[in-house]
Amino acid sequence: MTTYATISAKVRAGQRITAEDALFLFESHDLLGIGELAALANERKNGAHVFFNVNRHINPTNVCVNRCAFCAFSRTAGEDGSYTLTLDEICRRALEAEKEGATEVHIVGGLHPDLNFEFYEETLRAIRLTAPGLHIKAFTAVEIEYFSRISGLTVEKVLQRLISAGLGSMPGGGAEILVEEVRRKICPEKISGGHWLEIIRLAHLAGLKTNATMLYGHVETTADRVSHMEMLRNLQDETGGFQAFIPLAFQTENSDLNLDIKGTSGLDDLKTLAIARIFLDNFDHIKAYWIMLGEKIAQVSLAFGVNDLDGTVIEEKIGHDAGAQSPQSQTKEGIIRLIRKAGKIPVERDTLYHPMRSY
Ligand code: V47
Ligand code: SF4
Repeated sequence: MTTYATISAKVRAGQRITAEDALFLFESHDLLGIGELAALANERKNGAHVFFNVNRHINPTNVCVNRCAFCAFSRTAGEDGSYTLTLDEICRRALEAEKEGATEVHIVGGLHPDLNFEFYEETLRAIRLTAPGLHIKAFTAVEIEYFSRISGLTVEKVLQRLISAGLGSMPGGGAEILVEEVRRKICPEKISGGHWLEIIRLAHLAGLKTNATMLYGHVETTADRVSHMEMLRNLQDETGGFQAFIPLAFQTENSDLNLDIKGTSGLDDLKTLAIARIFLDNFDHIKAYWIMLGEKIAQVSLAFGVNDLDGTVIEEKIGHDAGAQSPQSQTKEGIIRLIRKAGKIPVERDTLYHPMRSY
């Protein structure tokens, strides 16, 4: 029978917990007990170090043919509030970021009906020329699949061409909840969960590191969350290509999902991060995205198994279009202070988790 004691014994012995164990933890109200196990699992991997990086998000366009029900960021072409940045503007933002000390640009956007694949290749090349010091982390598996469809090229070829143009790694977006029944409700036009995993597998095989996200706090059950994490854990066993797991707390404003909820609770946020740390034993990093969590929960999460705080960001749009109350950016000093006050050692990292400087 699954009990807290049997799970605790496994974690203390460094053994993997099962999906049933993870579900048991989700149903438990022992937040501090779960947190203690997560902190132990994290301590073994990362000691007292907490990573952060200095980056800038650039969303080239919010025009998207998918129009997922949860997404407050996207617009239909020509709709009020739709925008597409020029190459010059994208480069201007990248250069500004580099001058301000960023080491990474994080680029994701909508699936635009009229832009061609060459535009995206050109974007990477132009950034590489303008701001050669920046690592380019760009395009979700959803975008990669779309590039393959609009260009007629295989996914492998698309990845190869983007790498030649300067792609350094991929973010973890578009995963949402990988369970089909949930995707049908929240993002019916988006590629299937199986397809998302397949494209990530190809990216890992092409030598790219990626992240994995999980959008939670909408229509999914806790069993769906566990299934989602189990699919990621299985793929990670195969490829080892995931760097960080990032649970994204659903922001409810301006969404087409009709929900009675006003967002996730702090308790659910901490529990989800902690269970992720315990369950995903083959992921090195669990990242708290303070934009969606708020700074206070993100800071507390450092005692619940989290070892990475994303980031300085600058000009976040996706969460704020959906009502996120956090600031739109954070200074490096602010992040360092958050980490220090939690009794941890702040370590600035590059995108591939090489430590650059500790404070
Ligand atoms: O895939 C969209 C999510 C993702 C909402 O890899 C929302 O380092 C909450 O993937 N409420 C894009 N979430 C952002 C993303 C990300 C963010 C930070 C770091 C990394 C990384 C990746 O944002 C989408 C979707 O799951 N999203 N709308 C919303 N209303
Ligand atoms: Fe488009 Fe991504 Fe928003 Fe879905 S989540 S509508 S794919 S921008």
